[in-house]
Amino acid sequence: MNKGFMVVFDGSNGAGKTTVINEVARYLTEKGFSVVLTREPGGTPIGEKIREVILDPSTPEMCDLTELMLFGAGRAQHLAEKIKPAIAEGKIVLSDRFDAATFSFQHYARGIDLATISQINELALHGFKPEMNIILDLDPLEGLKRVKSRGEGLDRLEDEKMDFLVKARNGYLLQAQQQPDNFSVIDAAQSKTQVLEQVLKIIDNLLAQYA
Ligand code: T5A
Repeated sequence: MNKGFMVVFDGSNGAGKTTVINEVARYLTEKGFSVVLTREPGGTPIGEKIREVILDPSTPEMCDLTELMLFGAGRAQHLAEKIKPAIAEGKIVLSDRFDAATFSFQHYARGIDLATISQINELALHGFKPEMNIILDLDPLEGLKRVKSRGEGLDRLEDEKMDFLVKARNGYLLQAQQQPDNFSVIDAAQSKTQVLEQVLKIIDNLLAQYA
């Protein structure tokens, strides 16, 4: 049996995570691997309900700590119900966002202190960490243009001021600098083909290491 592992796709809103993750899932499935595609917030029936509450643009009054704990609650469920069992079965878990997003958005952008963020993440994860975080790095202004071009409205977090989204972007870059073995940054302003090519190189390296 293959050894299971987890790769997270993260970065600015609208950077192309969903686009890339679907292509990576196809690539791995064609190679014969069992893939679990998932996302945060969400990923489980309970998590998807929490997602609706977190992203609802009609409740801008949500306080920072409520937001943080909802992300933490969803993550605890996600890990227990879906991620750990899949890895134990030798599957490759591909997640659209995970704990790095909490550091970027709730700490670097929202300003909640690092100790509180770490405490909530640790409660949810008990030391678990994905093998790789692939950060699709894009100017948030460009990302929002892409999101708007899909013709959908903005969610509660996308509706934050540009300064907030810039701080979140910088938060990812800082995490990548601090943990180079666990993060890879891709310039998401490139074409879809170029982005995918670079992501697949990282995936091939992970397969050589873990599969
Ligand atoms: N959040 C999340 C926290 O605050 N804390 C946390 O702990 C967690 C887990 C989640 C929100 O919650 C926050 C972060 C977020 O604000 P989300 O569903 O992840 O929301 O929201 P988005 O990041 O906004 O996700 P999107 O689905 O909107 O964007 P994607 O997946 O990054 O982008 P995608 O692939 O849908 O592409 C967007 C458009 O751009 C095109 C696509 O075709 C599509 O139309 N595109 C490109 N165009 C040109 N060049 C490329 N290279 C392109 N790649 C894609």
